[in-house]
Amino acid sequence: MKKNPKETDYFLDMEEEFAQERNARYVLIPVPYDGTSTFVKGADQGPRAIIEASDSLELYDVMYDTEAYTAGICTDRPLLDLSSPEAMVESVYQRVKYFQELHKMVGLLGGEHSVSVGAIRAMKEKYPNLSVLQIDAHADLRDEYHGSPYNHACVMRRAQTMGAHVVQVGVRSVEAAEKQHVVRENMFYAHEIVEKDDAWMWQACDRLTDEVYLTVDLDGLDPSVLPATGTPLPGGLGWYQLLRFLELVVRTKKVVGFDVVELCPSPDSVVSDVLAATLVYRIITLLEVFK
Ligand SMILES: [Mn+2]
Repeated sequence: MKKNPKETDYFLDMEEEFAQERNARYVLIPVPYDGTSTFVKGADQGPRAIIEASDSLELYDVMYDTEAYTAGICTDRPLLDLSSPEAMVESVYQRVKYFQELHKMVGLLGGEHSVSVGAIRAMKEKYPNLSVLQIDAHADLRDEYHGSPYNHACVMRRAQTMGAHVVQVGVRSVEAAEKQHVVRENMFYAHEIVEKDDAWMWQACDRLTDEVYLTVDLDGLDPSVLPATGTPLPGGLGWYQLLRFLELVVRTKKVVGFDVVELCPSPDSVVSDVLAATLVYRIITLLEVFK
């Protein structure tokens, strides 16, 4: 029996037993945080919009002929200790650690990109040789921005200073001072990969260690595909291009956690919300199919 979409407070329109924590292989942690964004505000509405849009998805996946939800997908209560960037990072870190100990596969629903920092810290502790694979329009390599090292423009610099291998895909905006932190062979600029064949995908995978944390800033996609994001830029990845790349990553690496961030829902259109929800379910489907 399907539940009434109007009453939904968890991901996907599925029977409740599949959303219960004890049954679930996957846990989605909503982090409705938008404390440091600087252009279009509203990423704090992202988790709610993803969960609402997920009600419109079919549970069956036509590409992989499977129903991944039967592995169980628990939607955690939204993280609410968001009083400062430091408090938010710490509460994400603690929550991810908690679910790691229960052997759950964790995905974050952002929120702006700084929500990834606490998850990356927890993953790096568990997997010392961790790579962070970032899909993004922006390098996010600033040491600090607007006075904070936890600004969303600094996420990948934080990952680097933790000692993670950072591989960046789809980037088309770098500030001159950030450039010193770009590791050229780990950077796959949009102009080098979009409208090209898929050879770069293998090269990007070759730059990753075995254990990978996947962070998808939705602005890595082209704004014609995903318009509702806080700092859109032209010239991003296509939908099927991203899916082919993610399949290759999941097939060849061990993805240990993920996030989907920077959805900034628009009152005029649910297209981007549905894309984000579809992407979250597709990542879970890939993890199930290639586990
Ligand atoms: Mn970003």
